[in-house]
Amino acid sequence: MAGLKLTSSEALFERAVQIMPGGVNSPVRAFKAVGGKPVFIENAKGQYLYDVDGNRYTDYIGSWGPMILGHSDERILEAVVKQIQKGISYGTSSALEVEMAELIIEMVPVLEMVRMVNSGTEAVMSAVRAARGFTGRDKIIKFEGCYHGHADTLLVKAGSGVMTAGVPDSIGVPKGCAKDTLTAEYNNLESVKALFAENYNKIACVIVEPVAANMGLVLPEKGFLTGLRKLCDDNGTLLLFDEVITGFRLKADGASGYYGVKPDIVTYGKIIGAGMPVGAYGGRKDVMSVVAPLGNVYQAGTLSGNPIAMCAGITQLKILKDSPEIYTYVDKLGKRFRDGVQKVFKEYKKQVNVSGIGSLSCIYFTQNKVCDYRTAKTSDTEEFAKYFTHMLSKGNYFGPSQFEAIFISAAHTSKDIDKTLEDITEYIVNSNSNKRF
Ligand code: HOZ
Repeated sequence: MAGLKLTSSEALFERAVQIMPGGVNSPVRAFKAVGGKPVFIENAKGQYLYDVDGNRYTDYIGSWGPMILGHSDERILEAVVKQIQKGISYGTSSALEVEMAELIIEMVPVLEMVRMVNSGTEAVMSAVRAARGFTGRDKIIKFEGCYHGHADTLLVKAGSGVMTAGVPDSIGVPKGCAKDTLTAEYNNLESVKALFAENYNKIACVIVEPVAANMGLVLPEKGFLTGLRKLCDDNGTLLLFDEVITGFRLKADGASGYYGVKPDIVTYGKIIGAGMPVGAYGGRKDVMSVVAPLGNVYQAGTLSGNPIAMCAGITQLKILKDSPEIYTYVDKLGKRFRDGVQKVFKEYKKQVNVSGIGSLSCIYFTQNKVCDYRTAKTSDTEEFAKYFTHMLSKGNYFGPSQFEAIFISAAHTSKDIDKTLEDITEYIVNSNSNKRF
């Protein structure tokens, strides 16, 4: 409107949309699903994000998971600053890579060999190639609503931003790339069995988020993961756990440790680099031995094992390994949040479905039990948008989509959670009185 001064975030967004698709470098950041304009972050410390207009937000995304210790942890900053003096990128081997591999393998017993890459997308893309190379089979099974990054093969009925945008599949993915990707229903072993029966001896791997954290947050029902393990064993198929979200977050040994199910390959993302652009895939030695130069599955990268990223990651992982009380603490806060949300919505007779495990949560605006993609989609996304807008205005930064998870870090306090619960209460009171947001 003429005469109205733009905030610094608004001014930045006006510039950004001219020269970046949608004004962002990752779709969900554009706030398309929730309306309004994105805020631009200037810095982050502990549990808080600070925007360019000087507003402070309690951060419930934690860079989509990796900031489990909170932002700008002094121990990580100090290690990184020291390492930077020694060079930013070598493009050749360093001791840090060996230290990182040894550390991950020590922390996650199902891993025997690992390869570092630069993102979760790259990790999954490479792991699927290794699974295909190892088995000599082309087809893979994924689950509707699970998100495994944006590689062509995996952008089929994907969760996260794809689900937020309401497009089942991305255009630009050649049919040939997606034809070997079969989709089953999460928490439905029968749907997996049917695909195995129709594709006898053709399935290289079943890839699954052991806790589906990209269609909100859907927990595996009892027997689902063990059932997948058995089906894979019966069919000579590899089981691939995508632990980009759950790795080192549910527990130091991730979902495989939490549920006691042993996958053949595991993929990780940014948490391995304490938020730096890092990913990794690893697993059984015989499977990983197909990766070049040991085997003939080609995969490479100049930035893989980057010394700064390794140094940040090693520092964070060591803290997590040596301080199991961190998990007890964040899990307790996660429970406090979920119990509080349930209590206030119940008190004001508003039906929501709150899901969660440890420090991960999701509030679905639906009366239905959410167990898969179809039921997650029953959530009222318009109501979510109103809720999101109110919460942001009160200084709470949640993912700007119904289909992203809520993350709590070790820097959060019960006071933060209680303040957020007060803001939720205010949202409910206002929405009950039909107040416009
Ligand atoms: N959709 C991504 C998380 N599941 C968000 C990536 C980002 O915008 O940083």
